[in-house]
Amino acid sequence: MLRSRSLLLKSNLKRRKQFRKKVPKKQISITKNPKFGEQIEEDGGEDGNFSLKSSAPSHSHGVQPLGNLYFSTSSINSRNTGLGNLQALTDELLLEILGFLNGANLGVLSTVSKSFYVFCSHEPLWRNLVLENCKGGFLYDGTWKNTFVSAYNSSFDIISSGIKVRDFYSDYLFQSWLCANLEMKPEWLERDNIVRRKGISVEEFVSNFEEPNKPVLLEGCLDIWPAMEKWDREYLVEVCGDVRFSVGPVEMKLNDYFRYSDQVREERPLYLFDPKFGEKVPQLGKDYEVPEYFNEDLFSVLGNERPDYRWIIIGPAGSGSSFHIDPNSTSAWNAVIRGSKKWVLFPPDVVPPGVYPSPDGAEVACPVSIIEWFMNFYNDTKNWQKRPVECVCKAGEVIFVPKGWWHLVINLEDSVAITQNFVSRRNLLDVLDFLKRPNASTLVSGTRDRVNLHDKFKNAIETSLPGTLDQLLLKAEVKRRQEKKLSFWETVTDSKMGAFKFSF
Ligand SMILES: O=C(O)CCC(=O)C(=O)O
Repeated sequence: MLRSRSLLLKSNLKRRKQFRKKVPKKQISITKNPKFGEQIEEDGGEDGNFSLKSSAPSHSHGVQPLGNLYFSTSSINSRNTGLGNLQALTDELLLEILGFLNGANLGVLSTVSKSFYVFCSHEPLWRNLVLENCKGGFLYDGTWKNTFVSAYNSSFDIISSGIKVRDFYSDYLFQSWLCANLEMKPEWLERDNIVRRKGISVEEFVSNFEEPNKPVLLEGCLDIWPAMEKWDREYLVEVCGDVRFSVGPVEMKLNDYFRYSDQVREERPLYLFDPKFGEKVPQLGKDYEVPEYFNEDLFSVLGNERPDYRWIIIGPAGSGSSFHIDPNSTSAWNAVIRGSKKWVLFPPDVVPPGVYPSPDGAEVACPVSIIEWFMNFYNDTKNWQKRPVECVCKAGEVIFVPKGWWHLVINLEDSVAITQNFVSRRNLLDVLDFLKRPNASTLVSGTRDRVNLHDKFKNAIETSLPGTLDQLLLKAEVKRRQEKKLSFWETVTDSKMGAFKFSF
């Protein structure tokens, strides 16, 4: 798994750079619709209208996209007039500079002009301040700015509705608000082309899905999980309300996380993603069991030195995991216990649109948020020859994510899930290969000893399962020959070598 640190997904495998695609220069207006709440209308946009969540406020400071400036009668952008010489800076750079200020200075600067007020109220600045200063010990109070102020200056009275500023045009700030308040469009959820299976045997699963490395959605295999009955909000609060779980870069009590996730409306909600939940709350580990398809778990030969492999995942609608490939060439399963998740998966040889991995695979550049990817890139996939595999995975369903597949996930409602990454005989050679890459110290994840993991794992496999590696190497070589349809000459020369050229 790869994620930015702030989202804390399964690994630090890939550092993430984020970018915003420019909002097209066309007029966008926000109108009230009594049935659907507010709607964003794009002038001539091919995507039609976007609907805002019914709970969405109008932009807290009246910020409009830059394209609207070309339709305004005054042609004044108060963004610029209120910034003085700093108007030459891009919004991103300005926000980056403001990110160096502490809360008090940010508050003072916001009184300089309306423009500074808008920039200094940018919620992600206050979110960073809260997370840096309070770690996980904050009580979310409607907005990040309020949360910071109530933590440090509870005597301050904040005008929480925000001041509206006329004629302020900024794509960056508008997009940030838009992405926090957009409803998923029905057409983003329509395509459901994953293969679904119920009650198949383990052999069928291996030969039809795991061996050929294809995703599948498995129905009915969680029916016996106590978690399916038990894991409602009340139960979780009762058994672990005061336990601290990993949430982005901090550890938060579950009770405090729920207080946050119940109120939050932001572009990239904090996600609870904890690899130690079984140790922290043994009862949670007892409430589920690994579906039989995934029983082979070769990393277990490493005992306590195995990399992180299982996570509890809790998040509100809109939270999720942006595009990544799972760590260490492992495959994974993800079981939804409450809520539902939209999945988009691309095979290993297809990099999703809008996603730019670095050549060594250590970094990924991708849109700032999942919703931004849907707004700006989802449509591109319609014309692709290799269209993604997609589905909505509902409570009681499990998705198998084969090694190397890119995937993006967004929660459509408040969700609780368990996911595990695993090594079986089907991906053992790939995992060993991955762990041996020259840049293993940056690529390998979920463990402290990244550089030596390869040797430790290989030795442990040879001790626990003697002969397994040789068998797999032989099988892989036979398959390689069949696939390449090696010429007679190649066969002869290879056979003269008398051995395979693999080395791990
Ligand atoms: O957000 C989720 O449930 C998906 C997590 C995920 O992509 C993963 O565990 O690899």
